[in-house]
Amino acid sequence: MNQKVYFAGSIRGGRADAELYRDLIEYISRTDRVLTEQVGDLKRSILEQGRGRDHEIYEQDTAWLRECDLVIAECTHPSLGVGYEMAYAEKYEKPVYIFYRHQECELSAMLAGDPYFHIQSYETRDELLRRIDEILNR
Ligand code: 6IA
Repeated sequence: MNQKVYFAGSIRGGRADAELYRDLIEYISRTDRVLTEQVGDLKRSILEQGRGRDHEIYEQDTAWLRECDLVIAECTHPSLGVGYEMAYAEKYEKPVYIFYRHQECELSAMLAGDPYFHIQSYETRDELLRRIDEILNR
C-alpha cells in the first residue's frame, strides 16, 4: 500500500504495448503511487517531443529511480531506455520485477542472465495482474 512504483515500458523502442502500460499503471495506482505515468500516456506522441528535453527526462527519471520503492517493467518490446533503467535500479539496490510474454519475444540475455532481477513470463493479462497483486502485497 502506498509504495512508490517506477513503471518502465518502451517509448522510443516502440509503442505497440502502450495501452497495456496505461492499464497496468491505472491498476497499480489503485493502491500505490506510480511515479512514471507518462509511460502509459497515449495522447503524447514520441514524434512530438524532439530531442530538446532529453537531458531533463534523464534527470527526472534517474531521480525517480533513486526515490522509488520498487521497479516494475514490461519488457516484451525491447527498449534501450528500459534496459538502462534496469541496470540503474540494480545499482541502487531497488527490487526489480520484469515481465514479458515469452511467446512474442526472447528476453535479452543481459536481463535474463542477471540473477538480481525477478523475472516472470506471462500469457494473459489476468495472470499479469495477479502477479502484480502479489508483488504489491494485496
Ligand atoms: O528508449 P525508450 O524511449 O524506449 O525508453 C523508455 C524508458 O525511458 C521508459 O521506461 C521511461 O521511463 C523512459 N523515458 C523515455 N522517454 C521518456 C519521456 N518522454 N518521458 C519520460 N520518460 C521517458 C516524453 C513522454 C513521451 C510519452 C512523449
